[in-house]
Amino acid sequence: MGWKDMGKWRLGSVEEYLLKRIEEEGTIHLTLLDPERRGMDFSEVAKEAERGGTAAIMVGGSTLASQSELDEAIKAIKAAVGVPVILFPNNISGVSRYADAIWFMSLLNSSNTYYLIDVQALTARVIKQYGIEPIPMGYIIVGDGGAAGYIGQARPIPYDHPEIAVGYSLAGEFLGMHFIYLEAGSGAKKPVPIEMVRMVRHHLSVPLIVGGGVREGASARRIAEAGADVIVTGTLVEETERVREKIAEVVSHISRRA
Ligand code: 1GP
Repeated sequence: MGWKDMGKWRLGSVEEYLLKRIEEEGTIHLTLLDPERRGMDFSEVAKEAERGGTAAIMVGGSTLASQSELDEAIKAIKAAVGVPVILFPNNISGVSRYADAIWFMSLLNSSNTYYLIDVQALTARVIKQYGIEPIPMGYIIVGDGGAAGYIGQARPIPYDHPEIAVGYSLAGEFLGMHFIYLEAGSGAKKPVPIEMVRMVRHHLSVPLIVGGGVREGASARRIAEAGADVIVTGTLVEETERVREKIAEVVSHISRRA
């Protein structure tokens, strides 16, 4: 069943769809596709990820510069799947009129106001004009942070200081963000530590997203058990031919329904 057919949920409300799936399944999985991965068959990968049980497709990449490349990737994905397509923007170039929603995110531990509020101000009007649903999210980079940390001029929170992550997460919640995302960086050698997920979850009242470096079911399960509501994987589908099986394996480890 596609998200637009979910009877009682307001048409277009991707956020409500996500919350409903979290309520029903405990922890849900989102697949991140990077339009800069030339040669990837986005529609096929997205279709297989959906069949594997992913709840939505996120589209974005830290170094994405071509809006037309983004548009083409999203059009292909939209034609192939029923789940929502959510933008995961790195910059102005990360906005596409063809998406259903956008993580309207602030990189809370950036040292540059551009990633905190300026790029959001530059894109807000066009997001409204296009009718893309903005979902307010506080983005926090931890560990080495990968390309996202470098580009976003973050001061990544050290893995052995979960209390700092709690502070930033709570600050995001108090500022009104609906989701908090702990990001280890795409391709991170080690995902966000369990203790950090557990401590943030303990203090936070809004849904918690965790991503970066999750490659198999067992580590996804530990992160879910520690309290993540959403687990994002990107690299996983780039490293396998068996997208559906791989996603299904992760989903079966985190979903109450499986
Ligand atoms: C990156 O958290 C996401 O923004 C996904 O990371 O590519 O390591 O799965 P991976």
